[in-house]
Amino acid sequence: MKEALDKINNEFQKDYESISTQQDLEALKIKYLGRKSELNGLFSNMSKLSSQDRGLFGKEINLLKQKITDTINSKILSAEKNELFFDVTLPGTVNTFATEHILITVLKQICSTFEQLGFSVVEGTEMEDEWHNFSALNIPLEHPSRDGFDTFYLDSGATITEKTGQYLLRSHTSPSQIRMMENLTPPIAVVSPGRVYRPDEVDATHSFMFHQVEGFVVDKNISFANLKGVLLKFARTFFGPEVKLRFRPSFFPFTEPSAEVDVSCIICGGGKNKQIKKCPVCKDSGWLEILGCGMIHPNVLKDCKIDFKKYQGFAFGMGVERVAMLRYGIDDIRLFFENDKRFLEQFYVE
Ligand code: 2NM
Repeated sequence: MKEALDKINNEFQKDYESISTQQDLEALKIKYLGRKSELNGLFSNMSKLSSQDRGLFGKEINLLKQKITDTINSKILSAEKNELFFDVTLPGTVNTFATEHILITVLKQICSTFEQLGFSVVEGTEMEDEWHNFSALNIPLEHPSRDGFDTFYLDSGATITEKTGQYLLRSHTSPSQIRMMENLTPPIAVVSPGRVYRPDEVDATHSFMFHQVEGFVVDKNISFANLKGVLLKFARTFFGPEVKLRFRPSFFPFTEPSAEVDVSCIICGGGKNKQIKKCPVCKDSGWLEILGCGMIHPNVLKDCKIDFKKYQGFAFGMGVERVAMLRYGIDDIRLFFENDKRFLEQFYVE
């Protein structure tokens, strides 16, 4: 019996020396401590012994069993501590709580792309006044966007001063940029991200609150060519190096000339990807409208006390929801605000 114990002990020492993986350690544990182990087998042989020997020998078996258990456990502990058995091929775990909303991720990506181009990021306030939201942007008093169907006015409609008009929830982020133009001397290059509010009827493409990133540059000798260069650089960094831009003439009160800008379809490559027969995103037109832009109207510069004979500027604006919908093929804006975990978790990243 004594020899049997010595033999098991020696064999264990040898096996223990040669383990190198977690699987080896598991196998060792089963071999020496499992139900069918040699050590357990010895217990059943004890019936042949005298009751005195049985007591003595039982103790010996338990001592060896304890020693093997301790050795294996300390190996497991030190292996975990030193990450000896860390299996790099196992799938990672995904954080599924307190995760950034997909819209905020896209908004930050847009801003950091412009930061790479030398822009500063300035967030304004959501509560504004008529001067900063309309008047300083060359939007006339009789313009329809000023009425109560298109703007959320705050309080009882009391005017603050003759110049500032009433308080409201900003309908675009441009008022933050007006404040930058009022307070800084050129050269200025700023993008303003944030929430904006419009009392639209809610449907698949409209929400009464959405996110914008608008930007502008004011300096000497700024031309439409600078605007095209900056937007092309943005589009190729943000959407991919292959994309093309198309400028279509448009109208905004705050820019002249103005344009709407299309990007070649980021899903079908503007028809280049022959595997996509009917493109659901661009409807086979090959183009997606992504932003509006133009040269800042001299009246805007004048209202911000910038010498419009000396300085010029360009400006642009885009909707974050729209950019995210195009990029991920999302067909209903309401999905962003319902906070259904099944929608949100599709954008979680490891
Ligand atoms: C757009 C289109 C064209 C714009 C203008 C300005 C400001 F404040 F600098 F004058 N910021 N953003 C602008 C110009 C926005 O969005 C469709």
